[in-house]
Amino acid sequence: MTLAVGVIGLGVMGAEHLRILREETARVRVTAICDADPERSAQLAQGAKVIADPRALIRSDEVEAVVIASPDATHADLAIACLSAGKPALCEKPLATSASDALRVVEKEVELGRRLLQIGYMRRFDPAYVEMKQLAVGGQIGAPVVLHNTHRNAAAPDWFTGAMAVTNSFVHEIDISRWLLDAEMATAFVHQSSGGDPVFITMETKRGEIVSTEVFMNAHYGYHVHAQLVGRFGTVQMAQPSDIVTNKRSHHGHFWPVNWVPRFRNAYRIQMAAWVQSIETGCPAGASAWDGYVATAIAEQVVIAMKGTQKTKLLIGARPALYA
Ligand code: ISE
Repeated sequence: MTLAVGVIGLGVMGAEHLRILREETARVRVTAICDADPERSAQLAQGAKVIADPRALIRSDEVEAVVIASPDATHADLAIACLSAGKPALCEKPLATSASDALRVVEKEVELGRRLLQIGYMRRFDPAYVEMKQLAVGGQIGAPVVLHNTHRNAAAPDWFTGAMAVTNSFVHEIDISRWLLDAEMATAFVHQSSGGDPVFITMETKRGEIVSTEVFMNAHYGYHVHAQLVGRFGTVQMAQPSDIVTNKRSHHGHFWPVNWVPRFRNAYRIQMAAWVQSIETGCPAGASAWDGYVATAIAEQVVIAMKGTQKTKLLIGARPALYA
């Protein structure tokens, strides 16, 4: 049996998910696609049905599961439409652009009483992060005390507006830090450099670990994500920015990827396979709607904290039993 998947949104991430589904994922077929640009849909159709209305795609009898990769502001309502149709969805991050919208999604899933949503926080599937977590959980560096994150983009994507360095980029560090440390964040403090880029955010977990993150949206030299976990007896950090070393024009070394797609190619592929398997087995994988809500809720509070000089106490609320 193959799973019939519909893909909504065919921009950078949607097109990459489509490619991964077609070229690198077993037991799936793409039966329908949808994008605001009909020409782009036609170019990428390859036999899949082109459906202009995302809600019609979700309702279609030819679609059993949905990948949502449309613009951020559409995620929450489309995720709710998938829940209403009883169809599993892999929804790109962020789950919503406001905490209240993210909570609406959580409430809908709780009302349904079963988990159908996986949120695209793909770093949880990145081999380097996975290995770092295994080492830390295995006690090999002692109790974690500090996590240093670096998140640099060569240039902010052209669709970036306002506080998206936090609501679209930093949300990754909120999620991966909670996951790596298996801890909730308690406070946040923000430093902005002149001009507002980079932004430096320090969070403390409820257990007292410190999480520092530099988010630099226009670092020019390339896409660079790095993490170092400091434990009481040792540290573990990511090594190479790429798997190969090149000799070229008097230069020896690594090349930086232009954006996140090459850097996280394996994570996206493994995430997709895990999503398909979770639908087959009924055992949820990856970030839940609750994790998606927490990332957006913290991001919203960090955006407010950017306007002040105080340490902010983060308020998240109680985790419903569905996500225990
Ligand atoms: C983008 O939307 C992503 O999700 C990337 O992983 C992240 O690194 C980038 O900063 C975001 O804009």
